Amino acid sequence: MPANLPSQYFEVEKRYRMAKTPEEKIALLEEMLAIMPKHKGTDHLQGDIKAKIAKLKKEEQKRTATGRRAQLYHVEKEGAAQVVLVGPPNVGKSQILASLTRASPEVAPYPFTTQRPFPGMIPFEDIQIQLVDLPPFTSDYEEPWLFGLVRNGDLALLVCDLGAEKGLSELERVIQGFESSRIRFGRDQFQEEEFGFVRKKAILVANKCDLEETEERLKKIEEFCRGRFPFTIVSALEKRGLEELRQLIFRTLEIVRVYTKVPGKPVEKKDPIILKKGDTVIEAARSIHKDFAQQLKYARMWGKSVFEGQRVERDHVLEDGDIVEFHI
Ligand SMILES: Nc1nc2c(ncn2[C@@H]2O[C@H](COP(=O)(O)OP(=O)(O)OP(=O)(O)O)[C@@H](O)[C@H]2O)c(=O)[nH]1
Ligand SMILES: [Mg+2]
Repeated sequence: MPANLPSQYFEVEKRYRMAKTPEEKIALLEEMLAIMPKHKGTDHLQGDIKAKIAKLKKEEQKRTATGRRAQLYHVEKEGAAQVVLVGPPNVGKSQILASLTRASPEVAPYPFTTQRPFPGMIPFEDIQIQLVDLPPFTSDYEEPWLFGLVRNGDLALLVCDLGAEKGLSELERVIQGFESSRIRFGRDQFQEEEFGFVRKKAILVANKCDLEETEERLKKIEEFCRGRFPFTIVSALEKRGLEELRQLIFRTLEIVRVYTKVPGKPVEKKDPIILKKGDTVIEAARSIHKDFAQQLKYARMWGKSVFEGQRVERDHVLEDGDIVEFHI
């Protein structure tokens, strides 16, 4: 039976084909459905359109749900760098956050206590470093947003339980689980990097050293870390080894703090510009303002590697603690 569709239908159908947003598409499909004469000859077409509407609505729903989730699980970077806590359940990640910062996350003697990222700030000399507690990782339980947070961070603290016989092997499984998300930790001199993998700076933190620790376990950890990432031993609960951990975090991040000086004025060593290792005078200028970088002629510097007020060019590599005076 012929469908005998009115010309109005074809006009709307044309607009539907040009529509860009799902909302627009849904509205136009509904209009097409309303215009369409209802008889045997249009049964098929009606079914088609209804299926298209259902599919679009479902996609819509999924998208907004993901959007809401993404907001809930997103942690805005603050301070000089973002460090994330990674590890199996119950190893003391939240206790580490509680001991290093003023944040008060939930700490409990059972696994899967932490459900959402929880940030805090570590004060370090004249800067603040953000530390983000994460829910535990298990190899068979994958949350894409969780991997996203780790990928986005500047450094991962890989936490293992020194008090447990299987402490290291559990952490190894977690690290292995990151392979599927193409994230690897630390360095590897022997392995050539495959395409699409990211390398994250990492420190292994062996926690709960107040519990009976065997030499054997520490030796295994040392072997596991050798040539890949540094490791340190702490008791988050008894606040042991935390100063070393703070220092190690700062060193591993390779943060370069640069202080600016106004010509003719004394140096005020505060509010440093935060740069990465290898950054130059031009990057320092750019972090103030991009026009500033363009107009920059040269700089004068005070620091370890130069003599007082030495003139340096735009591509001079800066070191932690350098003082720069820009000339434009
Ligand atoms: N003895 C000892 N116990 C610790 C230490 N750090 C944490 N704990 C205990 O270990 C348990 C788990 O600590 P959490 O900080 O909640 O562990 P978590 O890794 O955040 O656990 P999830 O959120 O489930 O992944 C708690 O009972 C803590 O009191 C430590 O240094 N020594
Ligand atoms: Mg926790």
